[in-house]
Amino acid sequence: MGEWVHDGYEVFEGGDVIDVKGKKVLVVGLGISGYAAAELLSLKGARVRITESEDTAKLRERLEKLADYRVRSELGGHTKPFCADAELVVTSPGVDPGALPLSLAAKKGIPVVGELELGYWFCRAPIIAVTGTNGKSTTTEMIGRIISLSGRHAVVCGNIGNPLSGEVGELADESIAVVEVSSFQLETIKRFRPHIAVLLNVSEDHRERHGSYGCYKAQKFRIFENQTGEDRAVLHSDFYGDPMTEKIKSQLLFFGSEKKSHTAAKGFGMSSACSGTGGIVKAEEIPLEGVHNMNNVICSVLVSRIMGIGDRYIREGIVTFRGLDHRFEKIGSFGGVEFIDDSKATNIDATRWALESVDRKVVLIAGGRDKGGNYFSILPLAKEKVKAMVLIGEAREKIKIAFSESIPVLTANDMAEAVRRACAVAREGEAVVLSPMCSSFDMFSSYKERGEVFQREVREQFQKI
Ligand code: UMA
Ligand code: ADP
Repeated sequence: MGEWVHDGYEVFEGGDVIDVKGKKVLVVGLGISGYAAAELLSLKGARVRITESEDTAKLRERLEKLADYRVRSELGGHTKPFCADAELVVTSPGVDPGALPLSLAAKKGIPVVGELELGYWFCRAPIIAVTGTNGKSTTTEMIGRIISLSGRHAVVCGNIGNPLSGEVGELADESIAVVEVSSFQLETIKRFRPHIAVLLNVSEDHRERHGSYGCYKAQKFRIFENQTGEDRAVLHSDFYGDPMTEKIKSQLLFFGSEKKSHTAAKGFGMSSACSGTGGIVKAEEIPLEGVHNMNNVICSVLVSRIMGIGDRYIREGIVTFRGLDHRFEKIGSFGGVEFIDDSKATNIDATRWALESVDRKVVLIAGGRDKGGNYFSILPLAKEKVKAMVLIGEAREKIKIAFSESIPVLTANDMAEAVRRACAVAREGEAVVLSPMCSSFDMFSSYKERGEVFQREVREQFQKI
C-alpha cells in the first residue's frame, strides 16, 4: 500500500508547494467540515483562521472546542481584511464558489481546496470513494460494513456526515477509508485520487448550485479525474459508452441489474461487469427493498470483490443490512395503510424509485425547498401510482402546477397537517409515503428532522384512534 502514503503536502502544477506547516490557512465555514479541517490543520502546524458567515451559540460552542489550537476566527460575516492574507484557503462543501473569501482568493491567485482534498493529503489508507445522485450513503455504509466484517479496519466517512479530515488520524496504512463524496466536494478537489471510485447514477439535482445538469454531471465525473491505470472506476452500466466515461484513465468496471450490463460486459470482458450478486445471495434474502437498492447491493458486491473480500463476508454484510433511517423506511402499517418514511428523497429521481418500489396506490407527501428540477418528468409514473398528493413547504405551488391537472393535490402548512390530510385520504391496502423531491431546509434543520417529525406525527395520529 506504499504508494498510498502521503507526506502531508502536495505539489500542484505550477509549482505551489502546499506544505501546511507554518502556513497561514483560512478555513471557510465552521460546519462539521470546517471544524474538522481547522483541527487537522492545527495538528499539522498550520496558522489557522476561520471565517464564518453566521454567529450562533452552536458555532461559538464549536469554536470553544478549538481553543487549545490558538485558532483566530470571525463569526457573523466574511470580511476582506480578515480573509486577505491567507496562503491557502480550505473551504466547506456548502460554501458557494462565489462567496467573498473564495472570490478574493481567486483574484489573488491563492490556492483554494475543499475539506475533502485536505483530508486526502493526510490520508494514509487507500480510499474507496462513492458518488452519485442517489444511493451514496446506503452503498458507502454497505461497503464499509462488508469490509469491517472481513476483519479489516474500515472507516466510513465523508458526505455521510463524518468528514474525512476528522478521520485521518484513525486511518493507518492498512485501513480502508470508505468515503461518500458529493458534487459539492468534488468541485474543490485538486489531487484527490481514490483507489476505487464509484459512480452510482446521475440525475437532475442541485441545479441551484451547479446551474445546469451538464455542469453537475461533470462535477460527478471528477471523482475519476486523478485516477491512473492502477486504479479502478466502478460505474453503473448506464454510463457504458458515455463520452465522459471514455475519458477515464483507470480500469473500468460496470455493474447493473439490467440487461445493459451484459452489453457492457461484451465490451470489457465478463470479469469487468457484474449484473447480479454472483450467486452470493438470493434476491429474496436481501432485506433492502426496491430496484434502486438492488443496484446498490450489486455495486457493493463488485467493490468488495475488487478488494479481495471473501464471499461469506459479502453475504453476511448484505443479509444483515436493513438500510439507513429515512431511506424508503417502512415504519409500520396502521389500519391497513402502510407508512413509508423516505425523507432522504431530496430529488425527483429518488421519489421516482420510491414510487416504482411500492406495489400499492400511494398518497404522496412531498415538497420542501426546490432545487430547480423538472417535476413534470415524474408525471406519467405519478398518474399511475399516486392517488393524491399532499404538498408542503416553499415548493408546493411549483409542484402543484405539474400535477394538479392529473392528480388530486392538497396542501398543508406543516407536517402534522400533512399527515392528517394524507391519513384522511388513504384507504386500506394503500400507502402513505413521505418522499419530498426537495431539500428540507425551508421547514427543518435536515432530512433527518423532517423524517423524525413525520414518524412522530404518524404515531400520534394512530394513538388518537
Ligand atoms: N457558511 C459560510 N459561508 C457561506 C456559506 C456557508 O460561512 O458562504 C457556513 C455556514 O453558516 C455553516 C457552514 O458554512 O456554518 C456550513 O458548511 P457546510 O454547508 O459545508 O456544512 P457542513 O456542516 O460542513 O457539512 C458538509 C456537507 N454539507 C453540504 O454539503 C451542504 C454535509 O452534507 C456533509 O455531511 C459534511 O460536510 C461532511 O462531509 C450534507 C448535505 O446536504 C448532509 N450534502 C449534500 C447532499 O448530500 O445532497 C451535498
Ligand atoms: P444519497 O447519500 O446519495 O443521498 P441515500 O442512500 O441516502 O443516497 O438515499 C437517498 C434517497 O435515494 C432515498 O430516497 C433512497 O431510497 C434513494 N436511493 C437509494 N439508492 C438509490 C439508487 N441507487 N438509485 C436511486 N435512488 C436511490
